[in-house]
Amino acid sequence: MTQEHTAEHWLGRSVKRKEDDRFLQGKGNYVDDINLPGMLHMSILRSPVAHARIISIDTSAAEALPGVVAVVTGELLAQHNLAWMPTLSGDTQAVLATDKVRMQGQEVACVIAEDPYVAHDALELIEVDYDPLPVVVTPQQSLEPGAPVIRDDKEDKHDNRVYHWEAGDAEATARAFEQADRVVSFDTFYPRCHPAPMETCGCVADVNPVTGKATIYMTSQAPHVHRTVFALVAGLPEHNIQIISPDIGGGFGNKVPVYPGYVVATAASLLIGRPVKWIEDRTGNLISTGFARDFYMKGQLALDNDGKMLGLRVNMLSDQGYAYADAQPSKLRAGLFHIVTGSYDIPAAHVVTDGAYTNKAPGGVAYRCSFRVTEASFFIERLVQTAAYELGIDPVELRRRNFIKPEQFPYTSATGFVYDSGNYEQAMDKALEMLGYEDLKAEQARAREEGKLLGIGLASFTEVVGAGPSKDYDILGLKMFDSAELRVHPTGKAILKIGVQTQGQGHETTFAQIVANELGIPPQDILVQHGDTDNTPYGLGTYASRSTPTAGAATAMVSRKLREKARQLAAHLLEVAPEDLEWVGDRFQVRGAPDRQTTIQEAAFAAYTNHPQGMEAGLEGVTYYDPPNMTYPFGTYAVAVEVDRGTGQWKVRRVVAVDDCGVRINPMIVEGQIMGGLTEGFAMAAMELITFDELGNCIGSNFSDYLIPTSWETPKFELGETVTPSPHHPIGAKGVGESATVGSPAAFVNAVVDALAHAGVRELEMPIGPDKVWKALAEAGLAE
Ligand code: MCN
Ligand code: CUM
Repeated sequence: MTQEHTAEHWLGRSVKRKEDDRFLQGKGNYVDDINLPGMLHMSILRSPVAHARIISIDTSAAEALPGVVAVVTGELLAQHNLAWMPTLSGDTQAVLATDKVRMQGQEVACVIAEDPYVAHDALELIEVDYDPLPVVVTPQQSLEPGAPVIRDDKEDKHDNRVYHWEAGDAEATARAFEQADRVVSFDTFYPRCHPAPMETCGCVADVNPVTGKATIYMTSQAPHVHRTVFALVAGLPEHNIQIISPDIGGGFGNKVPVYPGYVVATAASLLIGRPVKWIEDRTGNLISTGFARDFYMKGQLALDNDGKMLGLRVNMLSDQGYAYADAQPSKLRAGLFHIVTGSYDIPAAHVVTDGAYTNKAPGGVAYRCSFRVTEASFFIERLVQTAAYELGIDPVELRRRNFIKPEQFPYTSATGFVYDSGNYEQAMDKALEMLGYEDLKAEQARAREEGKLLGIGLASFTEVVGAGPSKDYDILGLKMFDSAELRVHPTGKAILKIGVQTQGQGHETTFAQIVANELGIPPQDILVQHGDTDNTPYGLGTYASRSTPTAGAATAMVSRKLREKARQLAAHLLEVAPEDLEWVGDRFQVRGAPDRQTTIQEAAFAAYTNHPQGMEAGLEGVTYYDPPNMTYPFGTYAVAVEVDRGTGQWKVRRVVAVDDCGVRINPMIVEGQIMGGLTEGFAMAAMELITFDELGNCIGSNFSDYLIPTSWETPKFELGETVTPSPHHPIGAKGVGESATVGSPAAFVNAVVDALAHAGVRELEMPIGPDKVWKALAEAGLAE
């Protein structure tokens, strides 16, 4: 008698995170944990002013301080052609200022010393004579005629415009607006915020004076890209640069760009011949590295009297800071803002986007977003709620009438994206059911009669993640694909090397699960390696929730390649034809004689000990995967809040989050991602703000000014799920790592606005502190 064999399932299983063994025991290995013999320490002098000509820099007193080894200035770097570096959008950014400083916090000089405290103390001894210039702090000021030209370092630049870009069909949109019964306008600002990862940026650069090899331990979300940038900037041969990104204490987009500190530390190590460590302090991180948002958006929605959406027009203006440093694909210069039609079947759309330089830190891509999807999603979800009020249709009903229907997929949006799959109504219905929407609406009506303010806000977001199809997506011309290399050892244990780089997302666990699912090797037998350019195949890094859609797909594909070789090996061992074998999850069985079988481990052993003549030994392979399309995760977030009429305080009562990211590899990790993202969405709605005074002083340069939520403020989250697999991903997964940060801010804001909407309130700008609510209450006659 033969027994039916069932292999263990590894997808959809909440395998505990392998990496947590070391994290929970305080045995993680962060950049600051790296200490090399003879290592020096670097500290950065930053500009106190936002815009000024540099008259002189006197470093003599600093150089004379015992323990100081060198002081590096822009002038010194200029001699090596290193004063400026390219950004990931093909612009330039100063490494150390030479002619001018263009933002507060800009890097002006670096001290290299035997001791980190000496390096820090020496900064105060550097004398810089600044001649102040007029400061530009908003993109509106920046584009005004006669505004000071910020990037006058570029010969051909005579204004502050970074780009002007249009997408969609202007004429078709104009026609839609002519035919519309109703036009609803909405105007909003998504303020600057900062990802503020737990670990700030830093590096240890070690250039070997004998071989010239540069080994750079670095907080990098994209080590291979950074190596290529280093090779191009410094003219170093690429095989002589090794970037190692060890454990990273959070990235959230902040560690995508190349920062001046990395470049100076590497140049200093090269010149001095000793390793140099640079670890950024918190203020340095908050005032100078990758900001997010700072986006002004206005637009109109054309509808008919039944609430059917006919056309969408959007104008957006982006504050890029003094350098254009997003990591934008060169074909989509407004980034993925083009997804602004969201989950709705809007036949015509036209998007006009402008970017402007200001005297502020560069940024843009960062903070758990895909290249401006966050802003687009926020805008359309806020606009839809406004339209619902103006038309007197329930926001749920208005969404329902306009969702792209399941049978419309693959769906081509008015701005040209092909959505792979979706079922928006199902996700919304699930969220409404979990929330108890109808009961809550009834309670809201009763509460209003009693003079209490209860608000219900929804967001039915759609994201576009997983860049990319290389035909459309690149960074600095590097086509976007990703990779996985898998080696199965003779004993059936394996090592997987991937081109992406975890910052806390749990790849060491989930990627092992993908291999386990394809080959039946249990995850604990698979070591996942990443973040070391000498030891992993080329990849574009982890951001934009691209790891699962790209390197995750590559991992499945390379596993399948190895499975085919294992089939040949099993056929040889069992003396049957390969076609006679059936794969049952972790072994091959002979069709019709299932007792005759070869496990994956036996096949692996044979690959080194008993492979047929003529077959190459070993069981290993590499796959570079270029996805045919992006993946389109989606969901509905529903928030209920209570607003206090006496103080303007608002309190979250419920947060229901229904996410659809297709097949979930590890539900526990996915839920962790969503809860983290919801916390950030709540934070943006309620408290996180980087702003500037008229002199360009950054307000939000420390954690008493820049508020991030603790577990005390963070509401409780109730999670739900629907499953709409991606049709083109090998295991049907879509990215999820940033969905909740993208989708939820609009739900929180919609809820607070909704509490006041019956009195005509339509907009409250983030972050919504009690002061803003109080003012709106007073103006609406609701204050108590
Ligand atoms: N996953 C899964 N099933 C799916 C989709 C994803 O099990 N259907 C798992 C993945 O295998 C992975 C995690 O969820 O372990 C996130 O996967 P994915 O959506 O592919 O996103 P990335 O791994 O590319 O992570 C990037 C994303 C981004 S852009 C930011 S920003 C962010 C985020 O992840 N930064 C983070 N989550 C973070 N989490 C932590 N702890 N730290 C950060 O810096
Ligand atoms: Cu834009 S934050 Mo994440 O994509 O690293």
